[in-house]
Amino acid sequence: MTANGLFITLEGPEGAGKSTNRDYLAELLGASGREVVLTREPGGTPLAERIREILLAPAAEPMAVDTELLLMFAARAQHLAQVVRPALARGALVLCDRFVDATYAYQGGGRGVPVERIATLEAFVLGDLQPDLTLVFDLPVKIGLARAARRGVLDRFEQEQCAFFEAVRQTYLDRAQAVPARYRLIDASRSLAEVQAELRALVATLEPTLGG
Ligand code: Z5A
Repeated sequence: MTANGLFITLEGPEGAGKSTNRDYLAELLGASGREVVLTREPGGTPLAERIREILLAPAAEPMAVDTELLLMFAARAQHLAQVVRPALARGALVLCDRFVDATYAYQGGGRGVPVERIATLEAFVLGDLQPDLTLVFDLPVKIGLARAARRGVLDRFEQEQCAFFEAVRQTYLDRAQAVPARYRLIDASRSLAEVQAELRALVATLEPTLGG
């Protein structure tokens, strides 16, 4: 466990069900009696949410790839300092919708930023903090985009082409395969009921470590 708390991140391409299932997991984990903190990246604090707005809003001026990368890590530094590290130190269960794996997937896989550059910033901003568990909600790009499109207006990332999202998805799959102890790959193309049955089984395996 991270400090006294437990740090769980939810990852995956667009429309994979991260937000829906983060809320569902919070309900399940809340039954343990432990404090549960729900948060997200980019964002999670008022200042980091302002950075998120800059990152997601379509704009006439193209955002340089390094600007995007540094803004992701700037938001993350604020979020870690204000929310994640204090919550873990209190012994909370932190459920975070996207974290550093998203940077490897979107800025690395999607935009082509060299992995070494991301790793350098990761070491600088995270130190030795890593999630205890990362759930990767995986599904074919077209299904995810169709789900996300139902929401209407597309943000700056959602306006990318299919090849971008295929690279994002493949990066998540490669990372999950490289470190199986930290990642749990979840087939998110199934019905929500099936996905949530898997989450219930997963939480049952965590219960001995959760206390009450
Ligand atoms: N980004 C980045 O580039 N680098 C970084 O380091 C970080 C982020 C941290 C904002 O993230 C953007 O920031 C993101 C990557 C980039 N790119 N984009 N776009 P975000 O998490 O806020 O945005 P998102 O990925 O677009 O989230 P999302 O589309 O809302 O997806 P989701 O949270 O995975 O899905 P959802 O909202 O839970 O579900 C979407 C719909 O599908 C909804 O109607 C659900 O009811 C439905 N759903 C969910 N599960 C199912 C199943 N199993 N069956 C059927 N329907 C379902």
